[in-house]
Amino acid sequence: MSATSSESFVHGQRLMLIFLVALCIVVACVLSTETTMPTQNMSNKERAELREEARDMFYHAYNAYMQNAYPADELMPLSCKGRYRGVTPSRGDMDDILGNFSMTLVDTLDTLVLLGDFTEFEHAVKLVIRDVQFDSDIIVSVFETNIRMVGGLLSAHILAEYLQKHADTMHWYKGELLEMSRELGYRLLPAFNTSTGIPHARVNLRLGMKDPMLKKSRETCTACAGTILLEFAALSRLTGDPIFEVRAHAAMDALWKLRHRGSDLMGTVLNVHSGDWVRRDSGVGAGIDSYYEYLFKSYVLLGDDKYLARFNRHYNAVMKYVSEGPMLLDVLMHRPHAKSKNFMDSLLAFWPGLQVLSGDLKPAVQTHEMLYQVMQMHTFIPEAFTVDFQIHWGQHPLRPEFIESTYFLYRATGDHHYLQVGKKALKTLQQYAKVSCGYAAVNDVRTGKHEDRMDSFVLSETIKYLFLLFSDPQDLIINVDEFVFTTEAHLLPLSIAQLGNATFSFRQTDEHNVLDFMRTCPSSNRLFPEKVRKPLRNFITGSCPRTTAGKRLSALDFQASNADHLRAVYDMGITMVSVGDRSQGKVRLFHSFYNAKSHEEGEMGLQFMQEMLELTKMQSINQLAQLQAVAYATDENPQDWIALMAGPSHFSPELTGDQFVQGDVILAKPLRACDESLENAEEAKGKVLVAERGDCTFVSKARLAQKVGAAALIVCDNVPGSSGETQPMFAMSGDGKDDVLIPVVFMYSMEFGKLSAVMQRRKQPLRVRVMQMVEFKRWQLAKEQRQNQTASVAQKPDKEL
Ligand code: DMJ
Repeated sequence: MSATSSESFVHGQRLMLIFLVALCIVVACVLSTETTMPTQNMSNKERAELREEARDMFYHAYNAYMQNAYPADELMPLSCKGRYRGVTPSRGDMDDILGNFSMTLVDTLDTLVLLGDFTEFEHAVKLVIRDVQFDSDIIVSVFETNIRMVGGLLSAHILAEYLQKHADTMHWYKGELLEMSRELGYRLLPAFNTSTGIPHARVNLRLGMKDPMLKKSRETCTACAGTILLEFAALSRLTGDPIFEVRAHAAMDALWKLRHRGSDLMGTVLNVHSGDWVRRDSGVGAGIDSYYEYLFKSYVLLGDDKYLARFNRHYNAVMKYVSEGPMLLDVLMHRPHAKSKNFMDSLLAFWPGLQVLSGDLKPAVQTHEMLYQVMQMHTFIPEAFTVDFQIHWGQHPLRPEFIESTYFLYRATGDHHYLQVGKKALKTLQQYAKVSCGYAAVNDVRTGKHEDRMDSFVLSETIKYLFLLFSDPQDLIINVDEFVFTTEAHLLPLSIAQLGNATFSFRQTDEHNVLDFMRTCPSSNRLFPEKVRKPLRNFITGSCPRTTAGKRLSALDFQASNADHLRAVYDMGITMVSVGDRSQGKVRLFHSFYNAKSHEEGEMGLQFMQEMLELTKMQSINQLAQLQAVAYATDENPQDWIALMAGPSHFSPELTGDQFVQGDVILAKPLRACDESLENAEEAKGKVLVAERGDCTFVSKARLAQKVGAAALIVCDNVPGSSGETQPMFAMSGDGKDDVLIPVVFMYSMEFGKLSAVMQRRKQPLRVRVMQMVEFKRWQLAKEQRQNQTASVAQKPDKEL
């Protein structure tokens, strides 16, 4: 038999049997004992050193941006130059953040004040006033422009006036930044002209909604529409022009009306004209996160009770349906008992911080602890991870949310554990993200590969929260307790509520009852976070005592990140050896009676190993049921087929039983398939199209493939060296719509490499079948049986003779 990939699957099974005999097992896990270390107090000296290290980090990134990228919106830290909209090759929708308005500098202004660097702040404000302009024919995201630009300008304006008063400086400043934010606010306003009052997701800075590209605009996310009020209220109160606040309140009111009346939950994507939900998934992460944050913070900033009542109603619903112990799992807003995803996204890491602000400390400690485990397991928190902490999407753009929550938890509890967590996060950034020209996002936490991207929030939030965590109130020039942090960590003073209050007071239209204002939270005085955290350290499998305590550690409960478990396993005579690339976190277990602490523990070790083997087998059976196959006939014999493993998708029809789709394979041009159409659209008709992962969502590639008439789509991974043999297969997620009618499967790089090699070898196009792997196996087995039968029939006459 030649070394083919279908065989490599079988080979994998066979290897497992060999492991059985040899009693060695491969288990996906990461060795880490740090979670069980008791919290060490951090000395003032160390804390001050970390604060200074955070300051150095800031200047390393800021100077890299100013010297190599300004006036661009962002620094590209690998190529060490600026990212300009319309000049730098487009990354698709992601680039809607950019408006060629020096976003990183504007987003960073208030951090300079927090750092006490008034000279650089003054210089930077002058640059912004001199260089930044908004009259560009560019479509931008309303949400991002508001939180980063409007918020950045407003906060800098407020701080400039503060410095004039308290630091006797910047006397030349006459409110220019406020004028700029007002101008930008006006440029965003056309987006609010919808029948619901809920703003469009995007607007053209110069043309408003008159840009022909925006003609079909109708979908937005809940967070996109619901994260306006803080900035717009501040804008109105500071300029005296009510329009901004009026529009933002109206958007919030309209969103509130769209909640599901039964569950009180919100969906993630909606139609701004009809108010219909497009995606009914409801969680606290991507697409919805800062809507909840702005409800609560609007109450804090503006003192309007209705926002507290609304927040509480949603909060109770989230805690009832979405929260699952420390995890937060999306449900369907109209069927809240049904989980709609089995993974969480890293954006939800802001939630414990919000819980702290709202006074619900215990679940905040729990969720934070869960996230910390994920971080320790994968170095950074990946963009999405499954309930068993496997990576669903390995990217990490140096997001702030986890550090933000760590900061708020430290402020609320004074527990030095949070300083230690912050230290770990800081050192990790230094070790794995720092490059000579700034800090680079991580493309995949498994490989640690960098991406040429440093988002503006790295300076405005990630490093700012680190600096704040390690600073004492007396180290800071302003009293941060007198400010609300916007979702982009810009500072808006609580005193804003006193400005023009009468002009902007709104009728109480919602019917709230006293219950909406009551939520019992555990008192922080009685709460000892360590006690809450401890039982959670192994919460996936429960807490397991050591074998010496009488009970044997079962393979089901075993966690390689738990030091007690590691010790127990060691006592049972089991040694663990890392295999392959450490980043993949694989260890092999060997058992020997000689190494066991006692004969009894040696016996336990044997049982443990047997259980582990059963588990491994079960896992592969489950995986097999979901696995898809891309099969083709071998070069040598057209009757001899082999199959490469592939993952399914949530948004395309499932091929069941003996169903398959057959066609010649063709590569999309361009390979990422993110554009409106394909250069080889004609050729792709009826074929099995291949597109590479990246630049746009899986489902948009699928829609394009369907549009050009492809029979099926294979999305191949963009992470070199990835393989289904070494990492768990996953199912691609969609956006809740079921308009994709062709099968779509995912292939890791190694498997696709094999397919691509065959394609290149063949003179004729390569014909493949996309089908279920189980079905392929069944089909092969049946074929082998038939062949055996034919062989025995063919032999029969001879025997009779
Ligand atoms: C920031 O721009 C804001 O914190 C926003 O609310 C969410 N996304 C990024 C950081 O991850």
